[in-house]
Amino acid sequence: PLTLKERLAELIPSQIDKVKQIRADHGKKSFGPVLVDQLYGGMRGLPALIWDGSVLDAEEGIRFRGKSIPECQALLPRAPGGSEPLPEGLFWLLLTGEVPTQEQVSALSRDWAARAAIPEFVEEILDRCPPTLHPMSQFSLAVTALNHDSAFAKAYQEGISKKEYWQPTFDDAMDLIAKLPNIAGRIYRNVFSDGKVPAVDLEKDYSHNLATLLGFGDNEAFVELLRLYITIHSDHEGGNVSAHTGKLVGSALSDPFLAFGASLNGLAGPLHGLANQEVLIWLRKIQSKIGENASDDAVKEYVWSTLKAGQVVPGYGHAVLRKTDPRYTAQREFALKHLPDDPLFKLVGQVYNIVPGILLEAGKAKNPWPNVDAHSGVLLTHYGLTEMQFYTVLFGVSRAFGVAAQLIWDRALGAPLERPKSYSSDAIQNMFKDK
Ligand code: NMX
Ligand code: MLT
Repeated sequence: PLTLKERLAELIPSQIDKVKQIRADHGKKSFGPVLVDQLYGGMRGLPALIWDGSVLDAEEGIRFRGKSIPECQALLPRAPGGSEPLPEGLFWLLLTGEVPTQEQVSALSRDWAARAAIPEFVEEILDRCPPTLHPMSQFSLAVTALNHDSAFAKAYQEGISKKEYWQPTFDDAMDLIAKLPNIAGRIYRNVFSDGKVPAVDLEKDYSHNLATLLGFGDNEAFVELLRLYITIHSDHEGGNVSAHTGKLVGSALSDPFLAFGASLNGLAGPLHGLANQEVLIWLRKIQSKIGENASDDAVKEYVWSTLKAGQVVPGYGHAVLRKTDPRYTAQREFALKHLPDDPLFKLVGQVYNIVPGILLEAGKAKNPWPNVDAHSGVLLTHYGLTEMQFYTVLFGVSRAFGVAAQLIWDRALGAPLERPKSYSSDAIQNMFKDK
């Protein structure tokens, strides 16, 4: 069977032709007006990017190459005896639009395990970080430092032709994904335990190795959770902060390590990926303030006090979604299957029954429903990964799949430098002064 790189090489020419044709047929057609509010309003809804890997529908949620999360769970290859999809398969799907065979997925697992080692100087950088440096900052430092061995940066210096850019980008993307478990494992062990990181097993899948490096490899349910977790956090169309940052930085022909390092810095913000940490902190505060098994009225009062203090309810709301995030639902289903009686899961469910009504009553949030981050922490906590400062690192491991896939296609399709136009407020006033 073909390797992923061979299959991509087959697919790229027809995709280049397709884009040429779309531009020839429709290049001068308009999507409609740009509103001044969109310039001031974080570009919400502004059509500005192309990415085929996944598309987000406000009501229905994410589809990876047209496939919903339940469809991916049903169609993508699984580990022997497992019931969740292997993220290896999701990566193949993101890149090619095709569901891989079991054999192709196993080949990816082996390839990533073989590439997993990180350079000694990167280990030293991590070992020298104070444990008080946030795990996301450590993560970004280490990923940025991997640029030392970038195949793309080297090939560019040697004068590679534009037509070939995608090939070293692919090699870097594979290295990037493959090395993340060792980086994440080292950060986790340095900050929260004895700093000793075991070796990856060349015969195990990606999630199994990640679990082992974190110290949870013996727990098959946790490994299954990671398979689901990495699959569903991988990509959320092109406009979210981490995906868009990776694309933007990559458009300057910064290599995938530099581009994804920048993505991680965006993911580390509390309105984006750090929300999974914030949710757990918030839930723990509820428990310590009003106790376990709190009444609905006590939880309601706590939610109102959060809003009245001028804070957001973490894990709720979304810039695009207008319904419960299907990634939340997938995690809720996992919890109902594996940990239905967990007290923190019960609190998460209670909060789900209460928060949307309050956000609607408060009248500001356009979407009162939970997003992915409202549910991930409780699952990790259940299996003993209780250190919430680490949660966004796991989101980052997963998001590398989407950003890497996008970088490969951007280089294959010759995506140009991103450079939108900015305006001053005076210019806006002058533009409309007689209208
Ligand atoms: N709690 C309180 N207020 C909220 C919330 C919330 N969960 N969500 C939105 N609002 C407020 C928002 O702060 C804004 O207030 P103001 O007018 O004073 O600036 C108002 O409602 C309108 O915001 P929206 O247009 O509904 O939301 P926007 O698209 O600007 O932002 C988020 C989307 C996700 C940033 C926002 O919903 C939020 O801050 N949620 C909590 C943090 C969170 O869960 N982030 C994770 C998102 C998923 N991810 O992983 O990245
Ligand atoms: C994401 O997964 O990137 C978040 O849900 C945020 C977004 O889509 O804007």
